[in-house]
Amino acid sequence: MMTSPRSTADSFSAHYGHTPDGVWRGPGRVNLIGEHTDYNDGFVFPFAIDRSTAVAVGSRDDRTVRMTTDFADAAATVSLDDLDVEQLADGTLSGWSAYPFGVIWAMRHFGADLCQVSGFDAHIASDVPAGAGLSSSAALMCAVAVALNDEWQLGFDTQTLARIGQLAENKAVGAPTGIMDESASLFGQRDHGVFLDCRSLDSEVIELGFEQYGLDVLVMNTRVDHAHATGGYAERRASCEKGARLMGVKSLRDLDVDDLERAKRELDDETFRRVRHIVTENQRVLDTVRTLRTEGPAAIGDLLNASHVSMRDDFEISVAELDLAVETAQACGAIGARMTGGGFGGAAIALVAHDRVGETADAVMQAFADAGYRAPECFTVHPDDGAGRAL
Ligand code: GAF
Repeated sequence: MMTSPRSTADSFSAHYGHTPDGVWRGPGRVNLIGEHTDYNDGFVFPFAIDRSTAVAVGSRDDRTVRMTTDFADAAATVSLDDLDVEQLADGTLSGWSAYPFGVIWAMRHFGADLCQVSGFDAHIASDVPAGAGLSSSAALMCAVAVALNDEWQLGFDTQTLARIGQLAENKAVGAPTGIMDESASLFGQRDHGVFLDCRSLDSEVIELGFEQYGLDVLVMNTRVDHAHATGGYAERRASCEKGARLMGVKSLRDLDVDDLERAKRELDDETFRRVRHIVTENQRVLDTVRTLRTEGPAAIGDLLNASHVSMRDDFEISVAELDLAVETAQACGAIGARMTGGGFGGAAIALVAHDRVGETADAVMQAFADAGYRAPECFTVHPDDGAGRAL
């Protein structure tokens, strides 16, 4: 069910017995192309989607922050005094509330004076599926970040809000992620992608033209769980850092395809393949943006497909379910398809002509049933506006 600002405000009133000061929303994101390039100082090209997290906020006259949600039974409570610290004590934050409370702590790190603000009650509702690779975490953090930026009149610009979200995720949640997801959620625009240079943090919104060309983005959520605070994501990041160190560069952004011959000579096979993914993926992002501008979205399919192969074979972050979703969509005539997000589960996307979406989704469902996999969840998303006030 879609989350509406009005129903979030109504839920706030039901929980707290008064009306909220306002409702803000933060969208999830799909990454069109540019995977694991963000923490390598590279290029990404995601877009915000028309599924979001809404947060209704009402101020209190003490130092307590209390949050209720549609998705967790218990309310989460913290005192602003516990967040007004240089380093968070172990165990101060845990579970879903580490994301929004982490944002408050990170705002302090970026100069917000938490002594000057009062506590608040909040109610959170979301239609971004958790664990689907659509960054429900960025949706939540960005909704809270824009809400508090307004409510507390902090004056942070959008780029700083993205950095606040990333810091919260890195230090309060403990996931060593890059800055892509928050940037997509904050800078998105309807039918546009966010082309971001993760080194300079310069961003440009670029028209995707999906509406004009009658294209839909089909999300195929494999429902295979993934988590970025543990396991493979951090390992890949460490491999990239090792590759950069051994190649004598600050980050893999400093290599291009001409350096791959030397990389092959100097690196062990696994590190070489990790490096090759990042180097070629950066190039694919640049090529996608150029192709969109010159030929339109129907011409970017080969780049999306090549990105998936690189993640499957070189970066090794795909799983059999993601491969099956991608291959089935391609066989149904999708313009292009690839897994999206951090990998090891989550979702794949296919760029599909509007009138072929139903058929493609049915084929993916059938292929999963034939393979004996858990039924996936297939739905379309549309590039939409970034986080902001909704009511
Ligand atoms: C996750 C992370 F949060 C992003 O920063 C990015 O690294 C992505 O995986 C992979 O491209 O979504």
